[in-house]
Amino acid sequence: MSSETTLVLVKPDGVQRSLSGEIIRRLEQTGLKLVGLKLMQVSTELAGRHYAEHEGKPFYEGLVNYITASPVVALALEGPDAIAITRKMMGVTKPAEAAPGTIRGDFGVDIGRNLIHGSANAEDAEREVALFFTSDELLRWERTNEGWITE
Ligand code: DAT
Ligand code: MG
Repeated sequence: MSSETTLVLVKPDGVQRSLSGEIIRRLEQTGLKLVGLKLMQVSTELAGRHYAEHEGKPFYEGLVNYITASPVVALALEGPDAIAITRKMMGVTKPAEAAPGTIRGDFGVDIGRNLIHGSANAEDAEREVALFFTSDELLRWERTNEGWITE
């Protein structure tokens, strides 16, 4: 499996509830490598581009209001299967159905306050990383213990 870079957002509820560190800790501990990280305010325009696939759905307006309501922490994570590993750590969209041990399963109760975004597939990941990070903000650094994390 070749390396991928995926976009993660700690959504406004995660930041408001002081769960940013806990969420980053869980993802970082998998062995995925942090290559981008920032606290940022999502504009309505950026929210519209990020969630374009959901435009017209009944929850769309609430979703845009939620993601723009207060700051998010944006992360770019790199590694083999970064997209699938992140989705596994997040749990499924609806917290009531998310397994214990996942971020949504452990910390959420409401689909409209599900704490975290992670890119769903390679095409989305490429588009979303570019939406949230400039190339200057993505650091391709050498990890000294890389050989103990990936073969
Ligand atoms: P995910 O965030 O797991 O990739 P998604 O891409 O289908 O899920 O939807 C994006 C977000 O929209 C999701 O995190 C929460 C919200 N959402 C999705 N389906 C919803 C629904 N049926 N009711 C309310 N909010 C919903
Ligand atoms: Mg999605």
